[in-house]
Amino acid sequence: MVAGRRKRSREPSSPSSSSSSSLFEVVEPFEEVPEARRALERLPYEVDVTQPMGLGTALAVTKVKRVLVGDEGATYKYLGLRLFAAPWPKELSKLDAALKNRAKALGAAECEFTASLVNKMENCSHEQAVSWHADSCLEHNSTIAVYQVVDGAGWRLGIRECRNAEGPQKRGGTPGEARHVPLVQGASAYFMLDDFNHHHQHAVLAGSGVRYSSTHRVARTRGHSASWVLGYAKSVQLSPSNWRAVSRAVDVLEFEWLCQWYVQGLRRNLEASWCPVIAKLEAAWLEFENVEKTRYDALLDAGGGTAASSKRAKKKRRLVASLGGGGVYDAAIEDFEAKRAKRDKWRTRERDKAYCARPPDLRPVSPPPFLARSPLPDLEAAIAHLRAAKEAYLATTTTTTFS
Ligand SMILES: O=C(O)CCC(=O)C(=O)O
Ligand SMILES: [Fe+2]
Repeated sequence: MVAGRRKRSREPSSPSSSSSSSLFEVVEPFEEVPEARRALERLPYEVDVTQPMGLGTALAVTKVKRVLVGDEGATYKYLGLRLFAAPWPKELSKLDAALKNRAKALGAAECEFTASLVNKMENCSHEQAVSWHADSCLEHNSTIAVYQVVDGAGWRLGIRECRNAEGPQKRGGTPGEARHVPLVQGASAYFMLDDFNHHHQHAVLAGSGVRYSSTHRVARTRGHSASWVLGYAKSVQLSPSNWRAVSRAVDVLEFEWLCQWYVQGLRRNLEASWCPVIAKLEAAWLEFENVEKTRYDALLDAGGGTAASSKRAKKKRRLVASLGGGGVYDAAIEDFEAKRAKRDKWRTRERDKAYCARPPDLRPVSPPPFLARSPLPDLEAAIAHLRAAKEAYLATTTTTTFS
């Protein structure tokens, strides 16, 4: 095994820190898994269409091409886009193990990597192939290991201090002075250990030719893995008294998972390991929508309309009163307004011209097909009906006593 020269790097921009000097390590060359190089060349890279400033804002196409590989059920959300991991190719799985061992030898506390965002950079007309950032969506204090293959000249990695750029105390701090690490030709690796990523940003400055980087990370499980979301969906009780939790859950499933899946096109449906997960999420989403429909119907019935004095309306009014009276209408209206606004913003995102340059099977499926199964009526009309029903409900409750 070729050990590789290890460069212990001092951080010129972090004067106070004695520990951070050893939290960024370069190992060059890194040739423990020679087959990784060819494997990187064969991956199906594509640019990503991200939405860095949040739903309802401008889309951005990444300068680099990427693909996410990882453990079954791993996802990685960055710049408003959730990537769903394809299985590790065996060479990269071997590389992952080698990087993990090396990270451990360097003293990393948490380096059970779950995914790698693999980047391909070439023909970079911009100075920055990857702009300044700290990696998001990772387990706190976890190590990031990057294997890179450079076939060209002039590539550099930028590092600068930025206190709490990420991590538990995340806030937008002022970055320090940048330091540039020249990258050698061939295969090498660098490691951002422990909380280095919390307090530093990195960037890739483009050179000539091609550069590949496989960035191994410990992606956050809570909120971001298939097992988490399936467990979460299962844990939500389908009962009227639980309407708040149901509407939160339907929001998570629809906007954080299903829309994120369909926006990446039909090609995703070739991912054998994801299809059963998506099917289960769609089934759970439908159950939650049905509960929302039950709430909606109960609220309309309790508002009575022409049947205000019917037995059924009285029963529903008792139900609504037991759940909080007029406030339940407000909650339902608020939920539907939020759902409608997010659906509008997602449809706008899906139809953005940023997707025009993509291959047809990587353009958004819009609207996503599962929406056609929603039992809810048009939301704008539903909101108007709820408002009217609320008035009617309040009018009847002032003249009716419940027994
Ligand atoms: O290519 C690299 O070395 C880093 C890329 C990067 O920062 C990322 O994928 O988050
Ligand atoms: Fe990064």
